[in-house]
Amino acid sequence: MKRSDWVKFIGRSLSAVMIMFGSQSVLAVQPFNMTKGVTDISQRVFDLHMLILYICFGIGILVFSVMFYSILKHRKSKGHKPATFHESASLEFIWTVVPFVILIAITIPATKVLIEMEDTTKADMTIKVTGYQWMWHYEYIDHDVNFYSALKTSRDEIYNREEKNPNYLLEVDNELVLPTDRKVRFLFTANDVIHAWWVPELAIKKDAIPGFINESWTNITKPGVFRGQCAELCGRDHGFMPVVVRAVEPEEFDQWIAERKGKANKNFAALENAQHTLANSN
Ligand SMILES: [Cu+2]
Repeated sequence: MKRSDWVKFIGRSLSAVMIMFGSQSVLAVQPFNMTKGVTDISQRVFDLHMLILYICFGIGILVFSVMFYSILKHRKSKGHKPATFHESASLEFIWTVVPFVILIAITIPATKVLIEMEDTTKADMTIKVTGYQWMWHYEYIDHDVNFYSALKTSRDEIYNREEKNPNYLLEVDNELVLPTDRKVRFLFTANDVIHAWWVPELAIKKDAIPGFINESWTNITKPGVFRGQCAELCGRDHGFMPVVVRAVEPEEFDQWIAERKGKANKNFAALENAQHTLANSN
């Protein structure tokens, strides 16, 4: 690289770091960091991540400063002789106790958030999520509604015969519709191999394992569409089973679920009628 390229490279790297550690509003839009998400938990996970990042950054600065200072200041070419001491009990005590204290200090807020993430009690509704090769199945247990949710992206887009849309491979035929301001409990399982249900903005990433039930919950604070993916390599179409969550106001959700139910009943009635006709004709 030429000198001017180096200057550009360093300039860009520095500005990237400054953006990373910059103001909260910048953090929300820049692509280097994890998302703040749309739930209380996702915000707390983000804050925790930033706190620990700052602590690690501070330790890094401190350790590398001491190291580079020592290397430069006491280099051989300046006539310095290596020290020959070893086994300093107090020094060893300090470098054992200090990291221990730091670790414990980090553990306290981290454990608090973890415990809250696991608390699925007092939920307003429950949804059973089942992973299939290669789609998701959602069952609204309290509402008697269930459906499959599969990739909607066309083959033409996948094979470059058509231009790719902004939600390429992140769009489904049936979105998981959820109400805002409601505690929704999820039960995760799978029907064939291990999948993982991952929606970054909800701060949920849970394995869906055949024969096991994993739990999680969310409480979305604002309406919107939140996209995720299967996060456990599950075979050929692992990259083709996205998750799309549409959060709507509770009233809109009630309306949607009633419509869904009506549609399901109509289909069921039609099926029963067809069976009747078939039975009578025999
Ligand atoms: Cu999968």
